[in-house]
Amino acid sequence: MSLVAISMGSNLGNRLSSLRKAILLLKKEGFNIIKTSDVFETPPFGVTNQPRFLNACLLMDTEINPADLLEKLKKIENEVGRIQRFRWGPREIDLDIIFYDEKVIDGPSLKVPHPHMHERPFVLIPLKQISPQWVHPILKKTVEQMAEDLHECDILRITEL
Ligand code: A4P
Ligand code: MG
Repeated sequence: MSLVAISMGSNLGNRLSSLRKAILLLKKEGFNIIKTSDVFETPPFGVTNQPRFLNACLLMDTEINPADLLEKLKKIENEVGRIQRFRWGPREIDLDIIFYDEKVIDGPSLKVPHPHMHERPFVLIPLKQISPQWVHPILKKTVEQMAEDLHECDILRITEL
């Protein structure tokens, strides 16, 4: 059994209901969700002229390998109603693999840990709630330490997931 951390984001449509729908679909696919963070409203990073995001993270265990997991996440993104637009642009739902056990993967279609996670408050703030001591397998820092290294950022806790 492997432990996985997933980050979720939505900035189009009914953002909260998209996050909650993704959780239901993950359960329906048989994933065992162990913990979920609260939901945070966050300013857009990367492409900044787009609506604010709701972000959350979850921990789950699974028997399936990282490549198959990525496929399942893409399928669930489609079921929630994601329409493909441009990179870093607005989306109904985005499901990213942040950590997969202590694995380091550097493939063309999958990179784990997520290559930008350590610089993103919208990942680290929710992840810190549910897994502060998880150590980044390359940077050798805990989630809590990486969160402390962040600049001040305008992130608002909204509700439970
Ligand atoms: N891919 C590679 N590694 C991974 C991984 N660990 N998890 C590949 C998931 N996917 C991974 O993703 C593009 C491709 O990345 C996938 O096909 C997969 O093979 P995508 O979701 O289709 O496109 P994207 O999300 O536009 O690109 P990318 O690079 O994943 O963007 P990010 O890093 O997800 O950033 N600001 C706030 N506040 N909150 C957000 O949630 N999200 C983004 C998107 C930008 N700014 C944001 C937020
Ligand atoms: Mg993505």
